[in-house]
Amino acid sequence: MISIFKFFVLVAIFNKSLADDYLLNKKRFPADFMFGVATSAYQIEGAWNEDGKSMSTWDNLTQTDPETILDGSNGNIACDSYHKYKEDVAMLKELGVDHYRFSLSWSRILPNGFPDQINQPGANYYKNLIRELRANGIEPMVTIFHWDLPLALQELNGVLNESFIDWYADYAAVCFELFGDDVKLWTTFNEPKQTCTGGYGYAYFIPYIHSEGLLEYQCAHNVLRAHAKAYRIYDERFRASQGGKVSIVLDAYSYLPASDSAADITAAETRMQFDLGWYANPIFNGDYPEIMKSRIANRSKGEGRDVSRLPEFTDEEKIALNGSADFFGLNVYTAALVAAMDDPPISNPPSKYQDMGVNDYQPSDWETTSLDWLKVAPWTIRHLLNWINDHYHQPDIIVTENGVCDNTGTFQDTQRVSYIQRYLSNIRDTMEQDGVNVIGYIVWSIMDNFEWAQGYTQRFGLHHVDFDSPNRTRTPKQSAQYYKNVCETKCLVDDDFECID
Ligand code: PNW
Repeated sequence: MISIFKFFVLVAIFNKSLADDYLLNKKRFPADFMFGVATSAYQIEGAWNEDGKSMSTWDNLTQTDPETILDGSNGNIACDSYHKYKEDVAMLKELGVDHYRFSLSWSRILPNGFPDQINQPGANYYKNLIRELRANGIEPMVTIFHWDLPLALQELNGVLNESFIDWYADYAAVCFELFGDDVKLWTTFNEPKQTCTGGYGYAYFIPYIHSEGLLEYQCAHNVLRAHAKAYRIYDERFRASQGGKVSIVLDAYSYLPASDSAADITAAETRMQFDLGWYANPIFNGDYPEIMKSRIANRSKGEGRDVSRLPEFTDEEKIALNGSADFFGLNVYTAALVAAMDDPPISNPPSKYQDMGVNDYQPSDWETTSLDWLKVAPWTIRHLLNWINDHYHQPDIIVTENGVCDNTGTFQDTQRVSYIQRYLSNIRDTMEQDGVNVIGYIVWSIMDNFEWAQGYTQRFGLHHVDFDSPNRTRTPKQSAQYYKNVCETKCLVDDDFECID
């Protein structure tokens, strides 16, 4: 239930969107606040078949079905970071970030998917990268899995196979073993919701299986248990000697009630629980959200099923899951409003949309970008951060991705500068005024890269990459200059004002 106080905070945030006079926060970030940038293996590395790397699902998709990618492109070369990692680190150093978030390619380290055969040259690539980062005073933050599954494992039914839990845990243990002496920040999965709802729900993503409200729940169930298993392996075998932190990266929209009616406020809460709570509640509170359990159980029954479409955790699994994160990793780009609606009639086939029974939308007057879903709504992040703070025991939060795209490749990327500035300002407000423990902020991305189904048509980089040149020349955009100032001063400096300590 939402308190009266929360309600007024909400209304205040809601109204701010209508006001144009929002003032940037001038207060300096704490000295130990982390500023970083992010990438992922398939999106930047290239060298898809070099030095013993095997095929991943993304290599396979882009090479066998290029028409699934908007410009028919692939990540065979991408930013060529496999060969240019020293240049990348020099670029990070010049930018002045203290953290670099990147991912490991499973098929580069374990070509057949399993730990019986470690590909030493592949492992060495990451060892060299990590060494180079540390030599330059930059902390690595490593994502163990960012969507590029070894094809051999997908052929065994991938994430849906119960054995995925063991495959993943074995792979994670290899990563801790190989790199853990020099990596103190780990995340197990990047955005499992994209893997599960994209891959097995709406089918906009590998492996394009359409099974809303059914296989997407089973996918999440396996991912969550694999995460917990890896986390507990770290506890048992590595934490004492390596002393790092392990979490997961969850992506979320800020879902705000469309009006101040009690029905819309409840609807927004339901939407949040089915979106972020689906993954975060098991990890921070030990089980799926009550509203998911009850709604899906009821509707499953109505569909004539003996058991709920939402799987259940065993008591042992709940214990392993509960508290399996040392911080909250949050990817956030945008938001939506949520309105109550009549409960959809029971129907077969089912869907998560019907299971939620609420209606969400992005108002037409919100600032647009070159991607449809990515509407710019910086004030909404305050609501989301408070929601996480309230539901998950005031965790330390790292915004592990935030950023914006364009399809022009412009160097005068004023929208990106303004986007980063306004999101950071609202984050600073939330820290200062609501006491939420945000401890870091990471921009997606250091440079333009392979944007999945969009190919190279959407650019998220602080640096421009010339994909027509064999050198993949990187050139800073205006946003790189801006973010460099932020990293240097820990303040949202602008021509117009000075920082406040
Ligand atoms: C993230 N959404 O994906 C990924 O972690 C990155 O690999 C990707 O390049 C980046 O965001 C930009 O797209 C998302 O629909 C994909 O809300 C889709 C959504 C959010 C994040």
